[in-house]
Amino acid sequence: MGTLYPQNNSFRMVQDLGGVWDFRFRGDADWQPIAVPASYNDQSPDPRFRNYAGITEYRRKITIPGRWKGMRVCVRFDAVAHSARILLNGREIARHRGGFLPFEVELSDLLEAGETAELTVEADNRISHDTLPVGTEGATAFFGSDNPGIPSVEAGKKLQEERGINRPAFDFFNYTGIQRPVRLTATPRGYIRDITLTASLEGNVRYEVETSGTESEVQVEVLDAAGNTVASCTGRKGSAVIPDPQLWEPWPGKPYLYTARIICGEDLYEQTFGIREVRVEGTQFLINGKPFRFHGPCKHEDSPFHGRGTDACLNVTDINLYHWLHANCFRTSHYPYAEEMYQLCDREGIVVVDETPAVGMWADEHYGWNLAAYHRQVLQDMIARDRNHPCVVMWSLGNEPDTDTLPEKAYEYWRPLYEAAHRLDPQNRPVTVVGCQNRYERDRVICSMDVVLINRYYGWYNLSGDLETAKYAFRLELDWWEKQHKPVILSEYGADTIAGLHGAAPEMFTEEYQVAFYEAMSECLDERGFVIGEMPWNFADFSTCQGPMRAGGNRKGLFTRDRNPKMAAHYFRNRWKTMDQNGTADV
Ligand code: GCB
Repeated sequence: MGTLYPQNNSFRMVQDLGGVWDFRFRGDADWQPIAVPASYNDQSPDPRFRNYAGITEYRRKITIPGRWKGMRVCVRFDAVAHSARILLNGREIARHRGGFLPFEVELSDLLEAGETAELTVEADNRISHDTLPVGTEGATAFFGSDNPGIPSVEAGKKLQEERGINRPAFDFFNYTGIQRPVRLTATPRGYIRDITLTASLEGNVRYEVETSGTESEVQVEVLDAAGNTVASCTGRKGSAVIPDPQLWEPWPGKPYLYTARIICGEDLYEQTFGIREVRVEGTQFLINGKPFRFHGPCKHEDSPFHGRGTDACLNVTDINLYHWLHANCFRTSHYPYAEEMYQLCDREGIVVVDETPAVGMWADEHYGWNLAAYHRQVLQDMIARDRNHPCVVMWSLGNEPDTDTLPEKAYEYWRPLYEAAHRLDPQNRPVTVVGCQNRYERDRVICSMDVVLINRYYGWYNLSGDLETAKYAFRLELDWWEKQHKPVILSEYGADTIAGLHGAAPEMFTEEYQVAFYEAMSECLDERGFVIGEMPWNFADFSTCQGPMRAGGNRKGLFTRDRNPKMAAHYFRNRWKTMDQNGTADV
């Protein structure tokens, strides 16, 4: 279940456990230093750090401050990939499955205030048909030919399996470990457990507060951005009316934020929220009643040294680069991001499509019918964690499942998730699942979503290097989508580009080709009113597992991995600047 983001105020206390912990691979005798939070994978030149599949152990001492006596004390993990076992003084106290969502473990009955103990975290990075994201199980390569049938190659693959190779069924490096903050938290024993807020454009804020261990009255005060109380009310459930409400508008509008200050007995929690409404009407996506056009590259949590580790400086830099690009959105491809990123997007007006880690479900046998219950749990936890963020405007159930091989079975799998997302979200945001380049006329899943998100690589993976034919083929497909009468977003499209590689004749992998590719696709998109968004793949180059298709990772970034713009970044900066000014592409 979701847990409230830790807060430090006059009633609650937080102690950050970030720093250098002890670390070892299971079975090793010696411990070595490791930075937390961060992926462990790039913190040593030892190849095991990149290639190891199995359990790693982290440990450190913790001390419960003496002044926390009588309080409810927890250790809160923002995320441990991909599953975790938590031990206190060598005794198991919790297990958690899934690497991208928070969980907390109560310590109050295990440790006294003032006491010191050893905290151990066992993190397991193995991925399989039973995990999200999905692993390939065995030596199947994600990209590149497996040369089936060649006896020597087959024997080699068998050996790899015996050695425990664990390949991702997805195109990003399987970064793992304690990648997000760990904190000790203290709240009163009677505490505020959860808060749900839904605000209408008229300023009517409906709220629900869950408490635990207290029957005290709940008071709710709504503060404006300057800290003035603008509405108040009492009770665990109710509504408060904000006079003259200021709306949360996406960038370049003003993303106005209010704060709901919840007081219950000895506890206090402040939850920010925005007044904004999202709705799909015909082929339009409306934010606050106005048509919104999504334009911004998809992201990854990925950077040198930290891997997927939370890095406030990187997040701020990236969002400032979004502003520089005149981008207004991103999708959290391909997993829920760290909570701090959503807080930043709330504040900066960047619109977010929030995605579960259901990626790699691209072959029939990977459909993992036994994944459905777990998938639903992850969806529920993601919505519980992120539902109060005004920046989140749509839920994505996953990325690129195989929906055309067995269209009916695929529908049976995805439909209940679609319905669950609507039921679970008090704001009833639109729901989607991102479609792979497939036999779209066979698919039943993608076209049944509120908004159609499609990833297309005309001119790259197919019709490679031939942009004239790529345009022809893409237009044919768009003709088909036009007849479905749904809003469509091109949710991925891109070309690998080695920064600094040039050619007067635009050839694949040059910066010129990347620009020509995007110009060609823009030409097709700009002809269609039902296309309500473009999300180039990817914001920045990022790390992947090794393979013949990946030279030092995926190079489809508009920026290099260290965030220097390629020519295509300048291309979009000009294009999107015009869109911001006119509301349409007039280029
Ligand atoms: C896709 C995937 C994305 C890959 C991208 C690529 O369709 O959704 O995860 O990285 O293509 O570059 O191949």
